[in-house]
Amino acid sequence: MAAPPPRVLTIAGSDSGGCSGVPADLRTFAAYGVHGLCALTAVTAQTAGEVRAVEAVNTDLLRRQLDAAAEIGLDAIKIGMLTDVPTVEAVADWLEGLPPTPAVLDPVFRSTSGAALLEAEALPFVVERLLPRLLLVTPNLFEAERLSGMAIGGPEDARTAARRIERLGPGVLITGGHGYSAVAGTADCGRGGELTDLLFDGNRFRTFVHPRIRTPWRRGTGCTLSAAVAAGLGWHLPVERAVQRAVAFVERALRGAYPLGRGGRYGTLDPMAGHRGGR
Ligand code: PXL
Repeated sequence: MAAPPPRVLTIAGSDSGGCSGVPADLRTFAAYGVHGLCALTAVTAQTAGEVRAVEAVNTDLLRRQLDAAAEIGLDAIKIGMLTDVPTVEAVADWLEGLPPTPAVLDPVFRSTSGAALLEAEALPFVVERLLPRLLLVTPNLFEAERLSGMAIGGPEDARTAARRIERLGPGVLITGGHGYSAVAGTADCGRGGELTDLLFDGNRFRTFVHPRIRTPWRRGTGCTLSAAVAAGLGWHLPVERAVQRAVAFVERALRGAYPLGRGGRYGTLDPMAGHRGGR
């Protein structure tokens, strides 16, 4: 009898186009060799470029998915799209009753195309009810500005924001993919095509500098990164190692990105890059 691999749960929305959310997370888990479980928070209808419909899964059904996953047993958890206040509360209540399990939140507020994935009223509930129970949160610059309540115009601001977010409970990985900064209005953070991700665990800062992969086919990047960190934690890697591996994993997935749909304008990174039989 084979020993079971680590069991890693994603609590997130389905993306019917298969680029982000649960489909991206499950591909990432497969590539990491962990057993992926999923609890759907929402169902969406999407092409690779556009979110056309979003509907939250009712909290009773969400709770039943979460309880069933807990009964199977979990080594790590990734949390993505949370939609609204009842969903945030359902997940927070469930986490409270769970034996301590490392959990990573990708605090998605909007899709790349601008669709709201978390109602504005739900943000304080994420901060008060969810963040204290997490090991790590993985905001991009825009999301880090929302969580910290400050504009991030450069590396020093990013450190200040990371300290503020860490004070809310979890370690924080601020990803540099969107450049400084939507809100502060300053230019790209990439020195000569490099990007910096910033990790703060409450004790020390660590930066991960990597090349910016210039592809328009980037849907699912944030989802894949946080799922990869959760999968690494499922393998009992320390946070810093799990992040280091996840950053390299996303880089490879972006190098394997492909177009989906007419014209090649939109597409997705490929968490299975290098793992696909028959390619
Ligand atoms: O990339 C954030 C995200 C997460 N989850 C779902 C999504 C998206 C973006 O569109 O659709 C389900």
